[in-house]
Amino acid sequence: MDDPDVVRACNVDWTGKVVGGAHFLLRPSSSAQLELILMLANRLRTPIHIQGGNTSLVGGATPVNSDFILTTSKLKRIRHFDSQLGRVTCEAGVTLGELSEYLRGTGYHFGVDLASRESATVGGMISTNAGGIHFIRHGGFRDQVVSLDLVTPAFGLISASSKYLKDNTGIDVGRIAIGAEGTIGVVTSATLRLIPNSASSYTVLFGVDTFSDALEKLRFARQFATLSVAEFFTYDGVVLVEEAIGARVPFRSRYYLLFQFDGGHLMEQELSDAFRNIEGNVAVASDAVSAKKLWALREHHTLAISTLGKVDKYDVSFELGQIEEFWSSANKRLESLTSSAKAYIFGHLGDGNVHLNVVSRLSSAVVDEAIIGLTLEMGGSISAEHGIGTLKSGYLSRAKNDAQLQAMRAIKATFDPNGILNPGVIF
Ligand code: 2HG
Ligand code: ZN
Repeated sequence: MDDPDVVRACNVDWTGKVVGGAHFLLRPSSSAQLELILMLANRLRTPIHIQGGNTSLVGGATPVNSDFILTTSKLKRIRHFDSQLGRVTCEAGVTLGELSEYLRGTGYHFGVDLASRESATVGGMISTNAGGIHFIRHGGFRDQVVSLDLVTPAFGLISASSKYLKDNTGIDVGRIAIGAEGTIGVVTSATLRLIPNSASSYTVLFGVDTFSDALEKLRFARQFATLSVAEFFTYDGVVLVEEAIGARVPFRSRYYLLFQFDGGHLMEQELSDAFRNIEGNVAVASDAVSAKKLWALREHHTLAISTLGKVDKYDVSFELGQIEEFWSSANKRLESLTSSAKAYIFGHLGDGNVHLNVVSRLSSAVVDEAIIGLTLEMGGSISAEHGIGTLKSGYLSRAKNDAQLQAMRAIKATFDPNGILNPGVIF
């Protein structure tokens, strides 16, 4: 299948920044077809780039060194739903939105949620160990996967899909693919654990003027076991969102914290009692519609910032006490380079994971060195949840020690000895 328009769209990443040069798009509609393609590609030593929903923000889905893209877009079956154990088995091309739709009315939902839910696929999110907004409560994709099927160049199909929730029979080989960004095999299907729905949800937005107040609010919210979202953004960012989607933030503050609590019927009373005495800027969503409005203020940051031009994105993890220093040092480094750069910070404060988006006319290499360099100097992680992709691969050797790099390369060589999968990604 090589319709030029479709192939062109698959060659460009979401930001428009990374452009690949593949001429052919392969769309297997079964795991057996996918196995055959990989076997042939391995025999012919032909590089192939694997693509799910093409939502990578680090160039992970873009075929920079391959003439072939293999998309999982036709692997759409939801094979099994187990209402007793609370798990679902589905193929790699099912999107998060489709999965949520399928689960509607079953009494369960999926533990990971993120803004690109309508495009991001199960296979892609497993391969990148996607995090999202509920990480603070349910963890990332690694924590949701019960078992998975993986097709590898060296061993063909490694079927690790166990019928059982508990199965300790030797090394769980399939799980090595979680977070491996498609470099050792293609995830074709997975069994995922599900979360029972809560009787009620409580969403609250706080505005504070100092970072230490923000951390204080987080500490306060964290004492409730029902906390399931602890997000963060700033006034500068939310102004852009207001313009982009015509929303209104209820009050003006320097920093905003968005919390969601999911729990039983008594939870709302407990929370409203606890929050009643808190002074300052606070907005409580009394129903699903107003909660959605508060959510939109956080969720549309990526979109709103993308309207400003070239954006360099950094997805970093720190200890909570370091984030303010990172934010001010990042601004100082940018100011020393140019007076026209503007940085925005937002993200998953509860996980110590913030997204720094830099809008500037500087080359990406210069901004990378300033911000990734700072992150490494401060001992932070250069990828909290987006992966390494092609955009951060040049920095991996500074983020990992020799033993870690050697072990990663040995795993890659074992599963993909001819290096045909996703060349340029991670390694
Ligand atoms: C989010 O948390 C995503 O909204 C995207 O991880 C972050 O655009 C970004 O930098
Ligand atoms: Zn994020």
